[in-house]
Amino acid sequence: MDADLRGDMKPPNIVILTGAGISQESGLHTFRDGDGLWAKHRIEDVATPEGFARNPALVQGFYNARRAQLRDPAVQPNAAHQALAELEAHWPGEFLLVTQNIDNLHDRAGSSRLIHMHGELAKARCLRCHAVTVADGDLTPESACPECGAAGKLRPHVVWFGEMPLQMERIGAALDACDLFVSIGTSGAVYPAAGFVQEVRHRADTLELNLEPSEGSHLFDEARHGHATQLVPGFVREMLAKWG
Ligand code: BV8
Repeated sequence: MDADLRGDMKPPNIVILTGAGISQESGLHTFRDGDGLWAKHRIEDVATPEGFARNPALVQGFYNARRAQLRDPAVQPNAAHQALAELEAHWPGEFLLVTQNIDNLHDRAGSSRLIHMHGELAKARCLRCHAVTVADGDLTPESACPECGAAGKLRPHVVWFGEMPLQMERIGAALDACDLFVSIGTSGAVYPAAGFVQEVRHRADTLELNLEPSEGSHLFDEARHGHATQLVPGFVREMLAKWG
């Protein structure tokens, strides 16, 4: 993976996609690893609109437990989150970080050119007035919307299966302009995120940084396997040494 080969003098426009694997070393569960969230909960029960309509208390409880874990002082951004924030701060070209994660570890590490395409754990959305508000405590089926006051109309501001991910137009524009696409800590199991590499691979350099080969690993120019807290700082040092 070497942008110089194309004789480019300008720094590549970078799009980075992250998944649950980047937060694993901060102590947050992934989805599909052995001890993952989907080993304990059925997707259709806790990560679909139908599951929420069927049993809102169960779904609110699932996200309340994850929100509580995020408030644990032991859960902090790790070296991989911090390295990406440093890359953004010093990158001379275009940069966008798209995360599938609903935790706030990229935000707390200082990333700002950041899109949470699957929503955010610490926010709620009102089904009555559609306001998105801060939800750092527990939500119950009786919780009232801070904006319009409607009770029992709050849901997690999270994208469930069958729902449209957020800011897809902005993501599409960044992918159209990107010269380097880097996928970090994701199994490549969920679309449309898993399809991004396919969209760009004919004209951009593509790199996977993951604990093990993802489902789409064969689609990348290069794949490096190991822990994110090792791979990502090394990748950022390499990029800033060449272009910073
Ligand atoms: C949509 C909710 C359309 C928030 C999530 C058939 C074919 C293609 C698509 C579909 C299909 N059937 C249905 C679909 C669509 C569906 C889909 O893709 N289904 C899959 C199962 C086939 N997708 C959707 O429904 C999406 N919406 O398509 O809308 C549409 C179009 C127009 C109009 C309306 C609608 C919505 C998908 C979003 C679902 N919500 N989460 C939450 O609860 O968190 S998905 C959930 O899983 C995550 O958000 C994440 O995005 C996704 C993938 O998980 P990963 O982040 O990759 O985590 P995972 O555990 O899988 O992997 C972790 C990786 O890290 C592993 O590889 C591991 O090796 C690695 N790792 C672990 N530790 C480390 C590490 N790496 C480095 N270091 C470490 N330390």
